[in-house]
Amino acid sequence: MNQRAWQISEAPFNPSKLHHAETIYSIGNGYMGVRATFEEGYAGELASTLIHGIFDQGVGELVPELVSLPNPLCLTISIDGEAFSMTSGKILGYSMTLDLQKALLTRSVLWQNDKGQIVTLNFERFASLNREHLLVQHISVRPLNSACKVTICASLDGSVTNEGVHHWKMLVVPDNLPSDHIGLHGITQQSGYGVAVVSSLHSSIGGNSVPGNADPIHPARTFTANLAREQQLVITRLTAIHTTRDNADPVTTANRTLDEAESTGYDSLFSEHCAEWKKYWYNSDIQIEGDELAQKALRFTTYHVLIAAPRHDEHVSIGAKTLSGPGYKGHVFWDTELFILPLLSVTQPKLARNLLMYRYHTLQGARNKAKEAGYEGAMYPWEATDTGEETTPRWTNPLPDGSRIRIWTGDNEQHISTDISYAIMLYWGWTGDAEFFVNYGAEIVLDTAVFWGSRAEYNTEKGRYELSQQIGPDEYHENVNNSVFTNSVVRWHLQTALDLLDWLKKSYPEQAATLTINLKLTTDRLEKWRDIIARMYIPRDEMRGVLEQFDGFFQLEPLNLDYWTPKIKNIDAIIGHEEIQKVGVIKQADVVMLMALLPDAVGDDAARLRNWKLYYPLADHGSSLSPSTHAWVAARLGQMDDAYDMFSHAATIDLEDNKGNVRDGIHAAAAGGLWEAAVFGFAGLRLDGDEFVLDPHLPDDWKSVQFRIFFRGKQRSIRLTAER
Ligand code: IFM
Repeated sequence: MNQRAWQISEAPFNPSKLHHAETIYSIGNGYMGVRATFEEGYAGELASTLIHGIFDQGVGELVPELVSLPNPLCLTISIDGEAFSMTSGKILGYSMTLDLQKALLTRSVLWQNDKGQIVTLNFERFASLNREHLLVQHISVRPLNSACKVTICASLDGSVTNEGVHHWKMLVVPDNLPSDHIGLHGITQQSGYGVAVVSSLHSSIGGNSVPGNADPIHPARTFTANLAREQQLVITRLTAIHTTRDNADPVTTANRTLDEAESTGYDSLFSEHCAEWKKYWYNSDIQIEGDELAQKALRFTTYHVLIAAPRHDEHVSIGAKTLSGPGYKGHVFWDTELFILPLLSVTQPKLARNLLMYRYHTLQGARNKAKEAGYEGAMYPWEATDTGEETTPRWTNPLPDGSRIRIWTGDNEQHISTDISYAIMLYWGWTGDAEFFVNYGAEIVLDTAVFWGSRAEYNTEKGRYELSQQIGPDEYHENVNNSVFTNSVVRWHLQTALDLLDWLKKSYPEQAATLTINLKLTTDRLEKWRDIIARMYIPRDEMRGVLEQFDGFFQLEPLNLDYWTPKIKNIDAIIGHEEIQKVGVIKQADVVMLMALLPDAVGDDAARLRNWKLYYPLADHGSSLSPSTHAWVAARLGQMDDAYDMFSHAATIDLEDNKGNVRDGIHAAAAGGLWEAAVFGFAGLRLDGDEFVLDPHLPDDWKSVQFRIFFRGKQRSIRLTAER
């Protein structure tokens, strides 16, 4: 097996890409995410360890965010009194590798200090997949050309903030720690979560342990050893993280987690972690012959989805930047349902179910939002956290001229309620998980349909239903009337709700009766849904046989995107927020998104191709969600050059930082979207009634593609080969 296709590596050290590397080399296990900052710490680094569900608003902040925990990685090393740093002395050798198969981050440095002493340093770390509270580090130091005194100080850094925002009401060294543990216990400012970060440290030379000295005040422990040439000092650090979301006494539980891990030992911890990863990769790996970039990119993106997906918690979900950075404050968007969930529904259904259950547990937040806006039913927040309440900020941060821009997505990007219902139907279609669907999923689909029934506006003059003041996927154009995407998916949603209620009445009459009473699914209400379906307005240009993205889209000024290419920024940042509303340039797949989700809503093949030819050239791909959807649709339409262009674009968003913002975290939707492009697009996998079908359009270089799927509880292996 080609091991390189399982690895991403950096060599030599590139300080100018520090933040990019911190994000893409992140490790995690669905409970925690740990950015790849270095143990010894560097000025300007963006250290962050994030845990699902630990949100806090902080003092004076407008919205909650995921809290950066005390840095559990810190470890300084000095050689005869000279601190090891990759910015001093001489780096004679360096490589950093993330092994995606084993989820192991390693770094090797051959370093010479100013006195000419040369040491080799090896760092390993992994977030245990089978013990989700456990982070493991293993470090070794070996002098090569002289004896030397090595001092290693391992500590916890409680001064970490969320880029300046403090989230701790209290952060102290707990008094119930065994002598070989160091730890911090904090309570978040506004949300009041208790969090314990506790490390145990063991050092040895040739199997003989080296005693450490505790710092009397700080959470730190120091080990000192006089090493002969070629003698190796090893330190194993185990860190346990627990919170009051897990149990009432996180410090005691962290001590227990460490005791269990210590008695298991490093080698066994690593081998059980690898064994667990093997199971996940068995289900989710895609093997491509003939295209190294695609192979590596798909493993890289799948890895990042898998390390972000909660394994044992159905009250949390994956934020737009996973647990790998501060972007979007850890908030959950439609990215999860339409871009990440398909991969999980088809290859890891248990993980998919957890994420859908999060939406069930936060239904109350959606009901509150609908009520506050004067509607019925459930309207999901555009951005959500642990509570399920709307948490989209209402204003941007001040711009250079001091002004701020109103953010309307929290008010008007309402299609998210249908996106969630779509994800439920997709999960149900692939898994056939009736227990979930009947007890939880159906209620979401129906109550969000209730919302739309109350939201749709009847235009008496024109005798049709409309939706005004919407934001479709193309967020360059805000508060538009009759977004084709939104109106079309709402029509689908209401029809789906009616069909599902009929099915429930036949198959689960008691559940149907309960939902009918609880959600007030009266005959009048259902009749209104039918009327909306029949008379929902979908803007189109009949002459040209194409959809009009929203009312007035065809009257917008044309903008020659080629003039601005290659762009250093998104087009809205170049021409400004006011101007972008006036031009016919699209931020991301919108009508094209509709073609991906509901191809029949756009028409037959010829109609889809006409719409593709109209809308593809207008897309700026200002959102990372855009290229993968374009690749998926282009492949379905047999537009293979465009499909591969878009696929390559999506594949490199994080690996090559082609948007320049990977510092803020992995683009989770682009990661899941790459799988969609490969499997739904190139392999052409889709549901067709009670079957699944494949309609492959493979890129020129792909000799074969191979993957596994779950369909209605059974795993199937698929291998497609190119006929060339
Ligand atoms: O959800 C997306 C949106 O579609 C485009 N802007 C970024 C959001 C978070 O990824």
